[in-house]
Amino acid sequence: MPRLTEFFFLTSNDHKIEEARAAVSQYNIEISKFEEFKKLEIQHVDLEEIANTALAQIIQKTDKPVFVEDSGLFIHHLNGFPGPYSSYVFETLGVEGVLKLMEEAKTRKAEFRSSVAFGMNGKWLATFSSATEGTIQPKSRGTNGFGFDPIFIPMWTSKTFAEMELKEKTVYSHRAKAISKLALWYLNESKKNLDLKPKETETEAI
Ligand code: ITT
Repeated sequence: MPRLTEFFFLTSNDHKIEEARAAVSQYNIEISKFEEFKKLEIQHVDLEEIANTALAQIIQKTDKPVFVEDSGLFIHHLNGFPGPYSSYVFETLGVEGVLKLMEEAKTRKAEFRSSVAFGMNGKWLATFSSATEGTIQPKSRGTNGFGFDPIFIPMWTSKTFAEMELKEKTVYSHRAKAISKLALWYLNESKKNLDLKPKETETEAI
């Protein structure tokens, strides 16, 4: 039985850690919160650019297999706002402020997007992105999760993310999809390329 591979996730958001763990639980990959450094968060319209820039800074300081994730809610009626500014908008306008901006909306379509950048042994290795389409509800529903979860219903369901248990959110989540892409890519690549075996951790090739 191969030992677990350990990935370090640099984030200040513990909900993201829980979601990442749920997303990779079937792949024999363990997610640890990377506490050693602070994440650099640049302002940019492109989530991949934000994630890649944060990763570039961190891989200079560690050889561990590390990743960062940047995400946002893109609302059609608001031309993609708050998008890459979601964290700031959540802290300032909040969920109710965003619902106010939606009062006259002809379309309630929106999508969550996620970009994950991964590196190891001082090198950038890969970036993956995913999106989950859905709609913005007129009222908040549910208490689970974080951020805009109470107002977002992913396509093909009738529950908001905040009404779902973690396992159910993981089926639909933009973040779970992007992190699963990373896990599958890693498992495939690490069979071919022994350099992908972490130097600092006691893991075996899978
Ligand atoms: P780190 O940067 O430290 O990882 P963060 O919460 O600040 O944590 P982001 O910069 O990626 O993360 O900000 C994304 C924001 O978008 C987040 O604060 C939420 O308001 C919103 N968001 C992203 N994914 C979400 C999700 O799955 N559910 C609810 N809101 C989400």
